[in-house]
Amino acid sequence: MAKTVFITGATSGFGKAMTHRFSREGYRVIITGRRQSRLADLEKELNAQDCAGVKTLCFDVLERKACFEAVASLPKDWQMIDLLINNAGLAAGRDLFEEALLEDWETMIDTNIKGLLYITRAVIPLMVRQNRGHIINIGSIAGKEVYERGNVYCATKAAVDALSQAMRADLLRHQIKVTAIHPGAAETEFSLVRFKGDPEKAAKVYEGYTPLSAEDIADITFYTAS
Ligand code: NDP
Ligand code: 8X3
Repeated sequence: MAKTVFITGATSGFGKAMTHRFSREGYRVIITGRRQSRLADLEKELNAQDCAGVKTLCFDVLERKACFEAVASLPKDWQMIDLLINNAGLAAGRDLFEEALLEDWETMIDTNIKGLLYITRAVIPLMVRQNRGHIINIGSIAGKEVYERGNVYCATKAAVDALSQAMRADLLRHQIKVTAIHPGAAETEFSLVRFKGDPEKAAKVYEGYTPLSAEDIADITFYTAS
């Protein structure tokens, strides 16, 4: 039986590259995001490539009820989740501490911390039932090294690091492995989202050096899982 991976934030960047990689490696993929049309396109593409199986779940990780309902909606034969990749996340704004918008701070905390917690809590019972599983949380170098104007984004990724250690300590008794991956800067839609759709500001982030690619992160994630 093919293994099953549940990937949050599969409509773009790391999550999309991971979806392609794990699917190519024979996994069944459960893919999530808010953009239904992108999920549908991805599903079509994977089916055309003869993948082991694909299931799409369209919801917002900010909504606690939607997270639990989405996981609960999985048919029985999709509930054997071998691997959960908590990837959905974002930065909103890059402003000085005293000037940043409180709404941006709330969006990052709600998405990167609370969203990750909701999904994890919804999936854990399925893994406990199997007495095995693996959770990979996507943190960031930003959670290890705080930079100017990174404030709350960095703090949310430091929280992902702490929560990964907390999960590891508590879930060991259920044979559930927990890994955190902390990528450096990679060129995806991340900066476009951070700068609220401003392509010039987004492009500037990657000037003067070669950033990582989404495929690099998919590669290290697959290596970690395998
Ligand atoms: P992208 O913006 O390309 O992708 C982000 C993904 O997260 C999208 O699929 C998006 O889907 C999903 N997402 C965001 N908010 C929500 C939400 N509220 N509900 C559901 N899904 C959501 O960025 P990356 O691929 O670069 O980022 C992926 C992860 O990697 C993030 O956690 C980011 O913090 C982290 N990271 C990124 C780095 C980088 O330099 N790019 C470096 C280190 C870590 P949709 O919009 O369809 O909902
Ligand atoms: C994204 C990487 O360095 O732009 O997590 O914060 S960085």
